[in-house]
Amino acid sequence: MTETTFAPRIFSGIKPSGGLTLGNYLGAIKRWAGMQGGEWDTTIYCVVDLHAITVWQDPEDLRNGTREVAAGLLASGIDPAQSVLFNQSQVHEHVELAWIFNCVARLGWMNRMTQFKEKAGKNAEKQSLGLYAYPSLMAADILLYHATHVPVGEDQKQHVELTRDIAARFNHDYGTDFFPITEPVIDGPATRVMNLRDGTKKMSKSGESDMERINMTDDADTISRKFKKARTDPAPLPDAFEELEGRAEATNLVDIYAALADITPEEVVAEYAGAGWGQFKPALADLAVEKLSPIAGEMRRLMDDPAEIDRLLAHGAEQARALAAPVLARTYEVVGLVRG
Ligand code: AQP
Repeated sequence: MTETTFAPRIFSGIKPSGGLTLGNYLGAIKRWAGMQGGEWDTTIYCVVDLHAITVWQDPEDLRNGTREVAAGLLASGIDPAQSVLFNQSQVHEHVELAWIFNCVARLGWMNRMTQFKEKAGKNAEKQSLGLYAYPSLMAADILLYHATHVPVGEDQKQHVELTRDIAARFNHDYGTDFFPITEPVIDGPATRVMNLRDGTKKMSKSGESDMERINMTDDADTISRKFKKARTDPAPLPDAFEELEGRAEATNLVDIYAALADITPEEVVAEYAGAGWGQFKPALADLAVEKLSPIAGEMRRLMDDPAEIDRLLAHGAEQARALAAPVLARTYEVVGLVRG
């Protein structure tokens, strides 16, 4: 068997399960925008609406949320002329490939997924089957495009590893090398932006309190207030980055500053060595407002014309289907499903 070579290709997705957060922006979207037009054959970015409904979504909120996330991606620099941008449910091949992968993935693998355990908590019995099977749909999202690299935040690393396991198992069982073994790309200072009220939890769209996250649409006053109220310890910033060890909340604010300013956390600490929070927090808030306000403004402008967003998503879906259809057809053939 000759070894298949795969063109370097990016796929990544984001759930429209609430407003975008600074975690989504720094951990994913900002990096996605920076990958366009580089060494990659294609960059494919998807609003994964079918993942969102693994937990209850009000239909009207889901429609608006899908458009808002698309607007957030466009406003952050995802360019439909350079990238394929669409919403998942418009490309039915995702769900079809997910079913094949449901028959490849093992229960034991799914049982190890920490995100399900965290989200389900003590109520696993009451969760949807979709929430449990979500990583198999995510593997389909990625492998449907033969994506070789997936830029994600740290929280998605385990799901990309599962995608690798599914690809390897499929290839092994069917004696093929049809699917690539995809690499996660997790880099930069903000791969896990933490909750502003509890430095042990990640910042999430669906977290309980609005004060624990920065939303991409927050105004300047709200951003300043949230950073001012962010939990920290009483010590000032140290002289060296290593001395932040064990100070989760302090490290988080330094990492956020670094990611927003495009510098390293070490450089932030060097600049603010000895500074107290009364000095650092307003500087961080000013930087966040400077970087996020233009994006929020552009999001508002785009949201005024939802029909145009829908048109862009439909056009992206058409491009996505052109890539996806032959991969699904070949998969069916490999599996032995008869097509007329
Ligand atoms: N706190 C975070 N820090 C860094 N990256 C993050 N991402 C999410 N939160 C952080 C990255 O954003 C991308 C899209 O994530 P998603 O919306 O598909 O799912 P999620 O990881 O479950 O995000 P949320 O905000 O926590 O959503 P909810 O609350 O609805 O579950 C991914 O690349 C993710 O790593």
